[in-house]
Amino acid sequence: MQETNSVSNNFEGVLSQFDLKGGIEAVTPYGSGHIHDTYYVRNTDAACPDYLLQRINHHVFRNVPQLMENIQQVTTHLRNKLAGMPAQDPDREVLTLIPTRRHTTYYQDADGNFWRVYLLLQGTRSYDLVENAQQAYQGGKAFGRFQALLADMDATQLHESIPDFHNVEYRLRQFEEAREKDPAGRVTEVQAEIEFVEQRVHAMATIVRLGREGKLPLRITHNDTKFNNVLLDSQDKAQCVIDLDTVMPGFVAYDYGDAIRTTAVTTPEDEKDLSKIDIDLDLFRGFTQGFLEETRGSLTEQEIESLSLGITLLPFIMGLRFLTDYIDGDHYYKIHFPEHNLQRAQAQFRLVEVLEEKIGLLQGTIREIAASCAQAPVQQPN
Ligand code: ADP
Ligand code: GN1
Ligand code: MG
Repeated sequence: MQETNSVSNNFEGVLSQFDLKGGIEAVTPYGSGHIHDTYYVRNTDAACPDYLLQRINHHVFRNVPQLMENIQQVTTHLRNKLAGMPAQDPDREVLTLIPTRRHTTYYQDADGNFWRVYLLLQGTRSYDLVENAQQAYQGGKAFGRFQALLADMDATQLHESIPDFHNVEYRLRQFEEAREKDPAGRVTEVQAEIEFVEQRVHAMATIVRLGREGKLPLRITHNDTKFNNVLLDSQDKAQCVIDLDTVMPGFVAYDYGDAIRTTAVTTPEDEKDLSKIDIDLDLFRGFTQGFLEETRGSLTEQEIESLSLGITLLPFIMGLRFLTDYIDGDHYYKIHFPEHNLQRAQAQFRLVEVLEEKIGLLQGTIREIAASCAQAPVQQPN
């Protein structure tokens, strides 16, 4: 077995715990997620599938058994829904967990690491950067449909894998704590960013307030709707929503806003040249069209109105979390150079500014697309 990895993991030992078919040809680091360690497992036998191995970040997900129970519940629900629809293929469109030989969904090794294996969805691709409006539209269809398929799932079945994940008040408290402790001595260096946050504390709390007042329903949301969490097929059609670790109750504006942040913007999340950061209106329209085609029928008028709040809130929250991690000494996200979290925060805050300037136009576009989707018959996913 060929190993191209940076960590000294005993892949053979770990993989032998799982009920895999064929043999292991190579294990190679894969993807660009900020949280888990992901590996492509290539099969020696062309007739057998390749697999995706993940070492779960248990510092981020503190209760792995509950996390895996969630994924099991969500994938089972999606599978059952798709099985009842014509021309759907649950094995291609839903993640498949490969059980261990002891029939569990994960394996914990002697060092305390947690591992899981998914069936690798062959012929698919995820994109860190969106390339055209058709891809953006497909991203909207994928996350919109995901939301619609989970609308009738019993939310009490799900554990909160990371409590208060998108609760901005909680994120602000974490930020204040990091500032007070200043463990890496970086606070004096980020005064401009701190001021940026302070100016928006009130405005960014609107969704939490509307939720508390009962004006926005809690739904089951994905909560990590980055464009690279959708797999597209070889024709660039959306095939499968992945990264289900944060599926839990949330507001629909969270999923919409988090997706816009990466699907309607052509620069990377950590763009260094802030002058390049802008929203692309064709991509914005594409994503919004796809998302609303799938969800319009089930969203309330207030939820439609709340979508634009998500557009500025989500990059704000991401910038705040990157900044907090930077102040904290970089313990949460994987970083590729010392100032990486700061650069990410600055890019996200610049994006917030750009979006604030254009929010009237974006809100108008959402309303116009929502109205056209309300008139058109609800489209069946294809
Ligand atoms: P992270 O939480 O670290 O982002 P993901 O679960 O999103 O981890 O996986 C990282 C990357 O691996 C994805 O962006 C995607 O490119 C790829 N990937 C994940 N699951 C699959 C799968 N079942 N089939 C093919 N590729 C996958
Ligand atoms: C993390 O795992 P990944 O890379 O898809 C993070 C998201 C952030 C994202 C920013 C569990 O997502 O919340 O939006 O980085 N996931 C977790 O790129 O914190
Ligand atoms: Mg991911």
